[in-house]
Amino acid sequence: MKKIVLATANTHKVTEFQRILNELLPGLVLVKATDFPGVPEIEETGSTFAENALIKAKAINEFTNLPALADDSGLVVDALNGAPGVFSARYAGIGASDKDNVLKLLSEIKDIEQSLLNARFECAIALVDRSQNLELVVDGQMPGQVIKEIRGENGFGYDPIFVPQGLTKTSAELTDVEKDQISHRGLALRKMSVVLKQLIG
Ligand code: ITT
Repeated sequence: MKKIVLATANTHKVTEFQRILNELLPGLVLVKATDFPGVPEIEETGSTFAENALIKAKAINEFTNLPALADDSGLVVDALNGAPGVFSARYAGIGASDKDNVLKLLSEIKDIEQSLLNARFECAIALVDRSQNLELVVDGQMPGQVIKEIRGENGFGYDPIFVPQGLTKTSAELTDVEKDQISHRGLALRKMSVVLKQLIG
């Protein structure tokens, strides 16, 4: 059976990928790009989630010669003209922690009325396998609102200040199963699983 490499250095994403794909495709063998010695650091020079996901998947497919899956994702806040968007991981500066980024976002929204704080998580997932001439990107979104207080211990990133549409809990107060059912990553991975199934045979 073919192995697939996860082209991400974000351990939270790895956990979510493993959780979701183990359920959908139990036989799939997932390896982490970070387990390959000398794996290159990849500069995300794209201006969209899809472009960045492809850049990462191509680089890791080239380096490992394994089919590569990459995720580029982030939080898009309407009232901030789409920020932090593709800069979500580095919103408070290069090397910023999740906490730094959350605090920066809280400071940016502090004077904006709650009713205007519509936002969404977006995720683009790219699959690249040069040996099969395969380059594919799918996406997923989770709409909701950002709030002005930090709530919940689960998840990562901006989860403690994001309330998915129709819910009162933040996505950091949801269980793993609850988050995966509605998350941008869960939706995108369910689309991608159809192609992965064919790829692994
Ligand atoms: P890789 O590029 O190595 O995959 P990264 O963390 O740099 O890791 P991104 O550039 O795609 O990845 O940035 C994603 C950021 O968006 C992430 O660090 C979080 O701040 C935020 N984010 C994405 N998905 C999220 C989720 O499910 N819950 C909370 N925050 C999320």
